[in-house]
Amino acid sequence: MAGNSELDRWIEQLKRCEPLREHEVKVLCQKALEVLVEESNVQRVDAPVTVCGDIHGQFYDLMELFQVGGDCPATNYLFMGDFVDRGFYSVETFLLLLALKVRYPDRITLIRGNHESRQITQVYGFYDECLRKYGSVNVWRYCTDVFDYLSLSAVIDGEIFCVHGGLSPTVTSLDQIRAIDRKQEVPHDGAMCDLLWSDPEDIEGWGLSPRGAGYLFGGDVASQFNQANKVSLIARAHQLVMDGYKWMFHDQLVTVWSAPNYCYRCGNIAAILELDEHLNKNFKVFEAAPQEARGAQSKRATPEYFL
Ligand SMILES: [Mn+2]
Repeated sequence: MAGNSELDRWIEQLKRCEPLREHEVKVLCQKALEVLVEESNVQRVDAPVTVCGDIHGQFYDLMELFQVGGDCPATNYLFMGDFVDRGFYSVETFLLLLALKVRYPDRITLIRGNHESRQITQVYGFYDECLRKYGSVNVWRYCTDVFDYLSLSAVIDGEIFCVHGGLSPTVTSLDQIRAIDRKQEVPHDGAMCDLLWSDPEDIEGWGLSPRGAGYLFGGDVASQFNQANKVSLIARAHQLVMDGYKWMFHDQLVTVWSAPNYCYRCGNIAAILELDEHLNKNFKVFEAAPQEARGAQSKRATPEYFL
């Protein structure tokens, strides 16, 4: 079983962007299941904490994030999903965050994004990356089994509701989220799907999502949800925003995006949201890690799934 010294060694190795061996991944994932199974679908998190959006396998930009925001566990973190797919280093990115979770379970919270799914990762890169780096899909299987145990949302100090995508027409209360049986592949519809897929939009009520999953929801919906659940803010990720963060609905919702120059070509900056012990908000923005910090990545051909 993984003790702290072994975990510390794995964390140091992963910080160098060196993946673990397959049998080590198996042990780490087993340990992660034991930690995650104890968490609620609406995980309680205490401030101070730094809230982060999509990472998408951009390992060197995650290192930049820790440079800007501070190392875990000195800084507490809440990552709002989409750790994998699109970038070159989904394996190293997810395993590092998972190793930190197992080592410091009360210092880092990981909630599930729509890419933490067997179906989506077979299309957008993580499956192929595991196969290429390990020569089998065992690591993909271990990781996707962990995805099923990731929490669906969090509430910081009872005040800030955090979720990857957004709201669901079938969810009016946090208790309805708590009642979901989350330990499954992301369904194609229903409350769990919507929490991971929905987007805010300047409409009234609900709209159909162009993504083909989840819904669009308006400011009136967000306002009702916040009042009913006595929260002041919805923090979510899931949508690229060029400035790294974007307020909507009279500051009742904020999108946080933490993958700078998304897909190594979008030209956006990234942000993290620092909350102090009084929930004062401070956004820190950052750009992509410099080329010289990226090892051999720049010399690689663009994978097909980018095109
Ligand atoms: Mn997403």
